[in-house]
Amino acid sequence: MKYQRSSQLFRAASEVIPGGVNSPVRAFKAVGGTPIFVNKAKGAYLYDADGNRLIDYINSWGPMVLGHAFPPVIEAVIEKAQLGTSFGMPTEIETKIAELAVSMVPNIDQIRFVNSGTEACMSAVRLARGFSGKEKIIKFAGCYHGHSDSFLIQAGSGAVTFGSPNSPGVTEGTAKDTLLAPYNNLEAVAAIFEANPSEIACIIVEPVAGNMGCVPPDSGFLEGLRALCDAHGSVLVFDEVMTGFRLARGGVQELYGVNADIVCFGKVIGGGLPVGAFAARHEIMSHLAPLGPVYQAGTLSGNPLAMAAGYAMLQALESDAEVFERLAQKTEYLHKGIAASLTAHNITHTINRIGSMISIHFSETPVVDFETAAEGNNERFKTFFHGLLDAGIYIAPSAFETWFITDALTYEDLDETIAAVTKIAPNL
Ligand code: KE4
Repeated sequence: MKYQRSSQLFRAASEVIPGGVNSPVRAFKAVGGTPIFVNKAKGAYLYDADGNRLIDYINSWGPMVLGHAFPPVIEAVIEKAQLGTSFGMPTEIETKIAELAVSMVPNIDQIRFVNSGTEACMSAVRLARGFSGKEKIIKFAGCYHGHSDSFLIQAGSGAVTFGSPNSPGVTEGTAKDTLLAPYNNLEAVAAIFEANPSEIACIIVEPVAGNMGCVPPDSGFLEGLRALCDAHGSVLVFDEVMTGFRLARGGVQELYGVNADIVCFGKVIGGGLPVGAFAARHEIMSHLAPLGPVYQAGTLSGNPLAMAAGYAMLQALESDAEVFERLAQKTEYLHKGIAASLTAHNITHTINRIGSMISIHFSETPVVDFETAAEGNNERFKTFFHGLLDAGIYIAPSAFETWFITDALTYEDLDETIAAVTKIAPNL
């Protein structure tokens, strides 16, 4: 694959945008090389600035669960845009998507829309603190809830690849209120509660983690978090920015049958436009301004274009009873094909998969938390990434990410991907 045009565009971007990107993980720092600039995308394919067609396994980091330029979303946005783009006043479309989201997800009565997953998680933690009257939070090493100060403590995703567990700019005063536990380690969480009696406002967790690779919860882990929150009067926050409307109609709460108190959304709920959201039962949401004292606001929150895109996306998911099963089957097919290729070439690896989330780790130990995720052979991952890219397959430019499968992928695309893995395996 040739990348002259992307290289030119990256040089120009780097003059006026820090690192040439508006989000660090796009910079290819973990894998080396020049970021690929995209011209357009349709279905399962990206078309880059050099005219290369790439099969896309990132899909804008999750939103494009039904494929790029999904016609109902495009039509909805075009129609809405002709009526004006933002009013800073309530519109009916906000109610429609809120009613639909509330009907799809268990244990929520109301939802507040914001503009990113970060904003959703940041606001959810403030609401949990306001509701509980407590200040400390528990998060898990390797989980990423956006770039709000409270979360940049051993965060996952791009923060990991920059080797700065605690980002400069996060004050000690903030960091002291964020307590860390290893993912899938209930004993460590219980010990934190014992050491901080009556001080824990909430646990915030990716109920299926996707920012240290894809790491599902061990059996009993989520149930254990639920029990600890109940025992200590703390709020359980499920960060479903990645998993919401992707792993099941009702997300991980439905998939695992564990009830969260506050649920955060992003990505899919916006259909590719900037939308985040957080939701809970009345008892909690009644604390949120303008009903209650917990303040949260946003000029473009509930933006009609973004709401129209998200509403069209949720309607499409709601009306297709088989979509989540199709996504899981395609992901399983890909898993089996890649595993067979790597095994045939004696490449030590482990693959984590749940629903339409999957990650490949060049490690012999099972990946169950950040520590085991970090044991992966990153040099081998870099070769794997670039080998696939040269074959026209685009996966996450970091081992600390999950792949996001889209329903637009055909089994021919999956076979092409497996064949590419087979071709590069001898070089790993
Ligand atoms: P945003 O603020 O990027 O919309 O959402 C933050 C966020 C919150 N919670 C979870 C579970 C997330 O995965 C994310 C964002 N995910 C990353 C990918 N690992 C976004 C990609 C990026 O940072 O550019």
